[in-house]
Parts: sequence; structure tokens; C-alpha cells
Amino acid sequence: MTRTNLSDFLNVCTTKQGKGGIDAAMVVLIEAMADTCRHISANIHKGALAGILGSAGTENVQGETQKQLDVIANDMLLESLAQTGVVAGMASEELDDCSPVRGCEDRPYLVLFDPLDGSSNIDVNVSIGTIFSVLQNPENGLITNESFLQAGHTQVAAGYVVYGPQTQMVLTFGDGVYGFTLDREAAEFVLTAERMQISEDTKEFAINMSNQRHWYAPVQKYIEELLMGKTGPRGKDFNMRWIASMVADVHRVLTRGGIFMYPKDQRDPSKPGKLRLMYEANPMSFLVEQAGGTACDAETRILDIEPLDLHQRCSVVLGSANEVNRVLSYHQTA
Ligand code: AHM
Ligand code: MG
Repeated sequence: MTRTNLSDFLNVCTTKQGKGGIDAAMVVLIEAMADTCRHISANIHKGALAGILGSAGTENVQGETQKQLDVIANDMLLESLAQTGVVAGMASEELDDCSPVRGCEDRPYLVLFDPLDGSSNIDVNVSIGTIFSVLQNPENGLITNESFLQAGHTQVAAGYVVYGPQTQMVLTFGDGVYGFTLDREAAEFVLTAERMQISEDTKEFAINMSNQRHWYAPVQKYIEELLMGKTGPRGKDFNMRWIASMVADVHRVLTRGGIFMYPKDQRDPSKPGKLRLMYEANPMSFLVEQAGGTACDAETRILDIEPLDLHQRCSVVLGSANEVNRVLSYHQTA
């Protein structure tokens, strides 16, 4: 089998016209992203040996305690992407406002990221990840938070890196989803999954069941039916998985199908869900749709949501199309 590394793959993409085609600046951006995530991976791998586990003693804009590794990963990405010369500005879960790259405001791309998703899993040695979304720089001038407020369907690239038993990068430029596995010795990502596809049907769901009492009626009904198994209206048994790292849960859905849900609930009407639209829901929805799946906020397509705030939250229901559409229909008839 011939070995295709990330650079080979990106070079082929530069020769494509239209769908899935990329320019030289995108190659530089993705190479920098991959290289930084390789270093983040090395830090995670060392864990307590590097003295970087535990809290950083600070809070992010959403009032969540930051872990040391959240801060380290964020700083690494900010620094390396700023040096590419192709990024005009960045926005991150860990920054209140966007970070324009001084002197590069006319460069072609904006990048949003969640530097280390699944923070609650960092200290317990369970899979975590980096999620990123790339937008075109609309302004070629001043970079402000508003420059980033573009609907998800305008993304030009999206991906994540999952730090699990293997470190893998999963990527789309709008023409299918490709997976790469990190070869630590060779210090490079190698293409290991081409045109990843999510099956239309599934027998596996992912939701935090401890929130059940807070869910709205359509979600209650949907999950109740799954739990009834073979003797219920669905006529088959369903299995449940919840890793509590979106990256790892979505990676499983991309690998073997499934439905992933983090719905808004009745606890706080001002909070439409837990997950963040711009750097969690949008990139994951782009990947899921490119793999033949569906992604909605239980009412509308996530990629069509017009963002109003860098850190806005949204409900997320994504994965195997027939299940996601069923959840949608339960909301429409409620
Ligand atoms: P984080 O960005 O602070 O890590 O939060 C996002 C994570 C997702 O990865 C995951 O799906 C969800 O929060 C888990 O939430 P819960 O702890 O409520 O199950
Ligand atoms: Mg996150």
C-alpha cells in the first residue's frame, strides 16, 4: 500500500478545481494546524510527567475553570497560526474577543478553534480533541468579532484532532471527509480513511442521560422510544455511549454511525444548549454533512444559523440521517 501523508494529500487538493480545491495559503494553514496539534498531542501524552495536568486557576469567557492544558493548547495555536502569514485573525473558546494578527489583517483566512475540547476528561486520561473551523476573511481590513459572524455553510475548511489511543486528524474542504493517523516516529499525519461515510441508520445513541429530567417533550419521547428496545415502537435494541468529549463522540459517529445529541433543555432558557456554535457545532456539522449525515439544532440545519455572537450556544443533534430526521419530525409535530 502506498503511503500518503498529509502534505501529499494537500498537494493533490491544490490541483483540484472547484469543490474540494484549495490554494497554497490553505496548505500552509493546515500544515501549521497539524504540526501544532502534533505538539499538543506530545504534551498530552506526557501528562503528569510534564507537570501540566490540573487547573490553571483562571476562568474563560463562559465562566468555566480553565485547565493548564486548555491554556497551553490555546497559546500554541495562537502563536503558530499567527506565524503562517495567511491568517488574518483567530477566535477561540478560551478568548473573550477575537485575536487579529497584527500586520496580517489583509490575509485570506480566519480561524476559529476550541483548543482542547472535553476538558473534564483531561485529568482522567480519556480522549479529548482540538476542533477548528476556517472562514474566508471577508474584510481585508479591520478584523473584529463581527468578521467571524458568518453562517456555517460558508466554512472553507473544518476539522478536528482527536487525542485518543491514536492521535487522528479528520478534515474536510467541502468534498468528502478524510482521516489521518499520526505516526509519532515519522512526525507526520498519514492518510488512513478516505471519504468517511455515516450510515443512514444506527442502533447507537449518545446523550448525557443525567439531564433527562430537564429535556423538552420531543427529546423525552425520542429517547424513551430508544430505551424501550425491541418491544417498543422502534422494534430494535439501541446501545448508548457517552464519552463527554464531543470530538471523541463525533469521531465514533463518523467511524461507525450513531446519533449524538446535546439538546437545549428547560434549565436556563437564555442558554440554547451547551455546545458552542462557531467552533464546535459548525465545524462538526460541516464534517457530518460531508460524510452523508445530518446536523440540526432540532429545528433547523446548524450550518444555516446566522450567528450573532462569537460564543453563542446551540442545541446539537447530528449523525445518522434517518435518526436525526426523526428527532426533527418529533419537534415539528410537538
Ligand atoms: P468543553 O468545551 O468545556 O470541554 O465542553 C464541551 C464538552 C463536549 O466535548 C461534550 O460533548 C460536553 O461538553 C459534555 O458535557 P457534559 O459534561 O454535560 O456531559
Ligand atoms: Mg469545547
